Amino acid sequence: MSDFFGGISPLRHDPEAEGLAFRHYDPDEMVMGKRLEDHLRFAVAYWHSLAWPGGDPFGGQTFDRPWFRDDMEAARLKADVAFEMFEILGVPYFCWHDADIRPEGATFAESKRNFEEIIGIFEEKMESAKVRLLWGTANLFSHRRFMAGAATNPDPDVFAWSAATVKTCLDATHRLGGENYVLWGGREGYETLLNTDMGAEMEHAGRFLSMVVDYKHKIGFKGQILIEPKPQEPTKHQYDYDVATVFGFLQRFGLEKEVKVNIEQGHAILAGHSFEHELALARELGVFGSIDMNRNDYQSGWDTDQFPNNVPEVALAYYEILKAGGFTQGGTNFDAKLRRQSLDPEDLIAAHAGAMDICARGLKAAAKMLEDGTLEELRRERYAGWDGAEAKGMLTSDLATIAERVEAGGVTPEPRSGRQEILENIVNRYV
Ligand code: XUL
Ligand code: CO
Repeated sequence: MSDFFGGISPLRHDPEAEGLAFRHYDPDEMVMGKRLEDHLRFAVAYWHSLAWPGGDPFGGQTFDRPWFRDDMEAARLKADVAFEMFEILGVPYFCWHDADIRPEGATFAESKRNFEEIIGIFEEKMESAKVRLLWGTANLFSHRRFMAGAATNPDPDVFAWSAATVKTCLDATHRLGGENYVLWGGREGYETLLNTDMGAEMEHAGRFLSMVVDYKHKIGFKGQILIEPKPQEPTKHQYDYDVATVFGFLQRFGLEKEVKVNIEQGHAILAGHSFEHELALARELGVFGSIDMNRNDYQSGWDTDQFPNNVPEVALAYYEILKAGGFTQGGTNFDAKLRRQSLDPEDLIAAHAGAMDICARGLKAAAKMLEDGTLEELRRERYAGWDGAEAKGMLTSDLATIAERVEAGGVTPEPRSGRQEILENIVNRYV
């Protein structure tokens, strides 16, 4: 025991509790025939909760954690605290980057040894802990070797280093029984066209991803491979801008049946979309995989990665997820960090507990909206004209035949209300 959390006991569901507890999240509550825990599949993100020092562009570390040192002893302590945190929260999953869990070594081989030692510690802890691995990923964006990209780097040695790193991380994810493997292309993009061969970079990114998919099959990894779209930051122009862009990229390389998307709330906002738009589009394209749950500040215009606290927004997101059939191997990963003044260990627990409650409220509201059926019925009504044989027939017809029918006077378009306010009022009954 590290005692970092000073004896905070595992959180319970207690709507009347004064202190730390879940007021809305009861893992065993049945919603649409499934336990809430199995719907939401919460995960803690190692990087924000355990490795992030509290910096911003104007100042460095604000958090004072006993494991903030670059050695293996500190990495072991961090792992102990991580598992204590998972137990307090009762979360079923966690996620990591290689760089979150181990100190960088002087060589690739040393970094790998450090990493695999910690993976061994996780494996041992997971024998008795409830927590499972939602996904692993490689940090191919923090170290200066990746400043011009990983798979898209002009230097083939960086491509090679990145390939070896992903292999190591995919092996470790497989070893821990991870349910997904994520690739976020942090620096896969460009700052200026003056020094960039966009064609070559995209080709290399496509080959890289194909190799990841081939390797997954070679080792028998049954998890989903997920791309996480983001429009910019840190790179100005990003090749995986949003769900639509990623889908086009996957199709181009014949990977649209192999790779799905991990959609993040804040990234959707940065792309000028809503979270629910990205989720609905992924569902319609058949590539919905998992979510990174957080929120951005609507004034600041950058990726603030705050914990979610807006029930109506979260409800609309889970509405789309439930319509997709819910998570299969994916889950709700809190890719969210404390504000830099939230120094106390208790803040870390409270942030997650509050976010889990917000998600529980959102999911329960979404389930009620679906079960009630009014929204879906009104949407169906709006398209009911397409139920007729003549309308359906148009889709297999041709322009000239359709024009004949219109010219003969058999078609009379009649504008109808889209009823947006009425629909919004219906949503408001549930949230
Ligand atoms: C960055 C981001 C990453 C990915 C994993 O904005 O979301 O943490 O989720 O690399
Ligand atoms: Co993310």
